[in-house]
Amino acid sequence: MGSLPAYLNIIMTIKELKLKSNEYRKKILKYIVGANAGHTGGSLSCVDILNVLYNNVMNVGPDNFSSPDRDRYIQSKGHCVEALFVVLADQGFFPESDLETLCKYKSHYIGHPTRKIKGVEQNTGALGHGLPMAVGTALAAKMDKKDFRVFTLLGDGELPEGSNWEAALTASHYKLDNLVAILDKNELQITGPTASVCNTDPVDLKFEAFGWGVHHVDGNNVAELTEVLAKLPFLERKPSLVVAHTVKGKGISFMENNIKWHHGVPNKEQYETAIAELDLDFANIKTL
Ligand SMILES: Cc1ncc(C[n+]2csc(CCOP(=O)(O)OP(=O)(O)O)c2C)c(N)n1
Repeated sequence: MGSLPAYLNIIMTIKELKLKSNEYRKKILKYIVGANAGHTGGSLSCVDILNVLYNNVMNVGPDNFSSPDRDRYIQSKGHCVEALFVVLADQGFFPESDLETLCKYKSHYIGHPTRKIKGVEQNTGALGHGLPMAVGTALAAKMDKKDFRVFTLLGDGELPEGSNWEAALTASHYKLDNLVAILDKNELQITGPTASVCNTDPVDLKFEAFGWGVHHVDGNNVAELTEVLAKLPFLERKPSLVVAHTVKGKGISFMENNIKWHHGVPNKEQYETAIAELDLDFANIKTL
């Protein structure tokens, strides 16, 4: 048997995925502290999703990034770029030491994803554009008779943007069963609870009414994510939505569900406490 192409990711066990999430959380905090800027809470809420996507689901890596057949990932909630950068570095898209320049003068590693960085498919950060771009990319795949899939990560706070609903309608009109939207439903956005700023619930019924297949999942549980993402597409000839119920600030007790950490940067003491909590979590996972 010949050797596998390098871009075929190694499938990780649940324990390995849990350890990866722990490692990613430590790095997110490290580089946010180094930059003295960042979207801490939302990066910590979505990192388990990125972990499972890049390590166990998507067919994309540094070696096939210029291939037209690669799977596409578009991070619509672009402000949580720290989670994306840490995962891309781990996948080998660029040296992790690049992240020491995060948000520094003349660095391409700015506070939102930019295509100047290898591994980033689209510039995002102005909310409400990822799903429309993902729809266009998935439609292009159908027109070109290509088998790749398109994944996009949305925030629940960005979902009220009207462009999302136009895109949702279009995706089902064109029967884009190669499109997967994952909603990081952490229930908080920038100024308060998502439901009080602009409520989109019941989001599952709304997307189903728009012609999508929908599944709910605990978005901080790598085992559940792996199981649900193995069922794609959820319905034949329909786009898929994963409603990922997450916790903003997940993994750090004093950050969890606290709006202050939307773009809060930990001070030295808070950073040390957070790392100590993650070290404890690491030790617990090791015993599994
Ligand atoms: C078009 C647009 N309007 C406003 C903002 C400012 N903004 C940045 S983050 C954010 C809240 C986003 O909430 P959510 O999508 O739930 O992100 P998360 O809580 O997961 O970080 C807002 C309104 C923006 N980036 N783009």
